[in-house]
Amino acid sequence: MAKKAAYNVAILGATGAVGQKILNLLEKDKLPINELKLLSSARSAGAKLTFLDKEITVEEATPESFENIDIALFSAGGSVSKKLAPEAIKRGAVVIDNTSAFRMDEDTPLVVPEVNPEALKDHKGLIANPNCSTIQMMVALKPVKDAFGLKRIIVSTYQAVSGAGLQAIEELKTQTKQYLNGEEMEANILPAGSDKKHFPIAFNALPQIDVFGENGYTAEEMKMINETKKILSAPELSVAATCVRLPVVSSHAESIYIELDQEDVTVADLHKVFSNAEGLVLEDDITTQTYPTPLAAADKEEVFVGRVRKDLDHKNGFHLWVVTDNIVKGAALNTIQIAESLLEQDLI
Ligand code: NAP
Ligand code: 3JN
Repeated sequence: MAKKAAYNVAILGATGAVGQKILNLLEKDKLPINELKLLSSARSAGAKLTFLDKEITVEEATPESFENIDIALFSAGGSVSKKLAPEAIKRGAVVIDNTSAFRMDEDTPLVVPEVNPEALKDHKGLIANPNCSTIQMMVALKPVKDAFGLKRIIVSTYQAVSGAGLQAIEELKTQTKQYLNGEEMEANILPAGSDKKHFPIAFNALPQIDVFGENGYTAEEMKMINETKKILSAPELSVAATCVRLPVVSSHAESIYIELDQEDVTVADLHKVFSNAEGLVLEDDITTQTYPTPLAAADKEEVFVGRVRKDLDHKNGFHLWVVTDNIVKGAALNTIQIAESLLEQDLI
């Protein structure tokens, strides 16, 4: 496709948590847009959303919705992507998919623009956006890997309910009111809508995000492990993950333990690397209690890192705390940045 002054863009899942954030971010002039099409299921078709003071009517997504679309931003779930991504690509659109449907396909680049923009060169009309928990860890660890080498990652996540969609945010708010009124809390969504049992998230912590696999890890944990190795082109890297849901609305936090190839690295060396890294903000000063928190990171575009400490036993071991808004950099913003990077590299 020849370079255009402005592009026809479609958002699939426009009424959802991720889709609405994409819409908000596009208002900040992130992409040159000619026409914007908003797509959902039949449930929300006919709803009106505002873009730059103009009302746009949401349409039910069909294969024909993608006629004349240059860039299609998908966030309506994996089964919808599997059905509609081939239809959009067939009609000439480049699809940037926020679901796990194609992330591990050999032919599909899995991209965090600050980390592996070069992977976009091989795209065949489809690019996958990684899982939110993977994205923030990659923004923090890629510059560390480049500077000192990376042998091992052990990560524990503290994830916000917004990662599980708009219904999960409502569930947390309702349960909080029920608890404070002394009523029984009703749980229908978390830890995983499709699983047999549901537990309250309000005033709780759930060590299950998505469903369990046969090896005892959840799908979210396996996404972090497999996606990290693919993005860093490091099949030999040791990665272990434990993913936990907290009663927080926005921003995922991660406690990350790393082992470097080099043994003589100091906290000051890591601070220097983090200070110079793209998309990353260092907030680390214990004398002033400066460290990132989910509330402070909400609605911000950067990934924040703090609590950098050398392990007390392992010479090459370090501990970090990494926080970002999971719906912004963890999903919507990264999707838009992939589109921007495609344009910058003349790949659309
Ligand atoms: P959400 O708030 O529940 O919204 C779901 C959206 O998908 C709504 O717009 C919904 O439209 C639409 N949709 C559902 N079924 C559809 C169908 N059959 N055809 C067309 N549209 C359909 O969920 P969300 O939090 O925005 O997440 C949506 C998806 O994005 C997730 O399933 C996941 O795959 C991906 N995601 C990725 C990350 C990440 O880590 N990068 C994070 C969160 C989500 P209606 O209004 O008509 O129901
Ligand atoms: O739970 C979270 O905090 C992140 C959830 C992401 C998610 C939710 C439903 C389906 C995904 C994802 O992006 O991996 C998917 C999916 O597409 O598999």
